[in-house]
Amino acid sequence: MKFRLFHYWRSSSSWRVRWALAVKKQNPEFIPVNLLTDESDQPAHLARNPVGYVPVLEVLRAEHPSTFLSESIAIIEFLEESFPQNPLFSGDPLQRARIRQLCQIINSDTQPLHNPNVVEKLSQEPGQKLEWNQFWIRRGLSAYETLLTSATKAPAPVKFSVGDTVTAADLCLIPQCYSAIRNEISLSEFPKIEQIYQYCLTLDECKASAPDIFKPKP
Ligand SMILES: N[C@@H](CCC(=O)N[C@@H](CS)C(=O)NCC(=O)O)C(=O)O
Repeated sequence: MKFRLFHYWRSSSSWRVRWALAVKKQNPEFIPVNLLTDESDQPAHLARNPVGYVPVLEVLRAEHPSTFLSESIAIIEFLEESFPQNPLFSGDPLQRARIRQLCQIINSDTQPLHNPNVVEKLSQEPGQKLEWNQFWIRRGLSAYETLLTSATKAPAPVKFSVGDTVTAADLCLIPQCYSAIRNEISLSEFPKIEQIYQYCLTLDECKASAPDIFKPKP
């Protein structure tokens, strides 16, 4: 099985999947889709994902037509089931449910509310857009921080959202932190999240999948 990933360098949902592919030791072909020129809304991309978003994973299997998968969490779950090593949903059922809960706080309750196409409908005024984005990002990260606080007893710095290894929750959290910083929010407002962010940025797979690695060269 081989993969092509249609993505945008600065898209947080794309970073989640790039990072998952790196954890699972897969080496896809990366195909950029430029969100600044609305390439994701052009017929070629809508044929891959009718909702017009990145990321999209093209799954290439011998003697099968290509399959296009969208929705980053569905893609991560597919990779998890296909390549169980280095599990991203680890632990007992309750821990795995916590991982999914944290993923959805980012994926459903935070990121969609400041997706550029949503915010464009709200306002053309930069100050108003920033205020809107900050409101929803703070709301999501505050909830996430509260859940971390209740789950963590140790005084040591927190490295991961759940358990002792990187999980899908971290794959959602760290790119969301990157979006928070782009929206002029200081992570010092969320001390445990900030610790996880700082620690995960030292991990090889996180670094290798980070936006700056995929930033188009001028
Ligand atoms: N729930 C989707 C969200 C995908 C999404 O929102 N992608 C954004 C970039 S992070 C996008 O393609 N936006 C296009 C636009 O705003 O026009 C997922 O997890 O894959």
